[in-house]
Amino acid sequence: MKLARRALLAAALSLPAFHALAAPLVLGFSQVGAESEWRSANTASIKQAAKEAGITLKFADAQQKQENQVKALRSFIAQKVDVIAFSPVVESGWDTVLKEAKAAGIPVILTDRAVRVADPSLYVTFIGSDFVEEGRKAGRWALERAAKAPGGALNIVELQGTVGSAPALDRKRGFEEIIKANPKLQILRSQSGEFTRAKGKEVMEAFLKARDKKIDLLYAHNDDMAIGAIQAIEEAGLKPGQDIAIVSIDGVRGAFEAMKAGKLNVTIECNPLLGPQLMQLARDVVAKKPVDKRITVTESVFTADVAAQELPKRKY
Ligand code: GYE
Repeated sequence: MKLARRALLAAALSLPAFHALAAPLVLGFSQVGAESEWRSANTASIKQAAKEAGITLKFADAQQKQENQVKALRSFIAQKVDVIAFSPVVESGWDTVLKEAKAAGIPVILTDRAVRVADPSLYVTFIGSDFVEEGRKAGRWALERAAKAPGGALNIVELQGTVGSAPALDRKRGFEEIIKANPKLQILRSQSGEFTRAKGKEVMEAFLKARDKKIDLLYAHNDDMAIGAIQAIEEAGLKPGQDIAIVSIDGVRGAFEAMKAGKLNVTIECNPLLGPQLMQLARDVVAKKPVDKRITVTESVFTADVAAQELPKRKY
């Protein structure tokens, strides 16, 4: 009897759930900031998923500054968290701090944005969207639009995301790769709007003031900048979505509302709801289970004609 009870107790102690209960896994997460609707949805998803998974989340907001992210990562290392995850604001400049994490034996997961490091073993895995493909999707839509335009030509202005960030670099590259098939599509101007509404509006105002050539199409690297630009276009007495066609990326609620109102033509989906997958990865990585080096998210393209029908189904 005594023996049986002891055996039972030993079995219970070895159950992973028991250990999880005894010492919850600690995840240090360094977020880019709160620059866009996408980012807010991403943060909410991560916080919610951590709660549901019983993972202790140490969350730091870097306010779009790499130095703040480096500080946060160093503080996670000092606190000896079980695993670190972060969404790197820019691609380069991470080698040193990632080497520190590796030396401390703390695994690192990249979420949403990629890094450029000499040694890829400095992170375990990267989960996020294929930004080049998103840029290509926007480019394909622009080609189709040009085919219907008088003379087949389109003068394009581009609002880029944060300078040096993976989504800005890749979305530019993917778009250019596709539109170069037709020389009648020309990018007149291209500048960073830092992924925010305010900056998107400001830069679009400057584009409109230049007025050397008629602008036919705006390509914005995210919906927030497109929404800011819509305001600038209206203030200039033009009709967004008609006088100037607009294609942007993310697929946030605000974009669907703008499409419903006829002010935005198309949004390319980029899914921010990475929380549940991240928590599973955190567990697997800490348990030293093998995980894929690159995990992509599947996404669609939504045009204005389906906006009213899709809007109620949107989760962000
Ligand atoms: O598209 C933008 C945000 O990295 C995918 O960052 C993310 C981008 C997203 O600010 O809205």
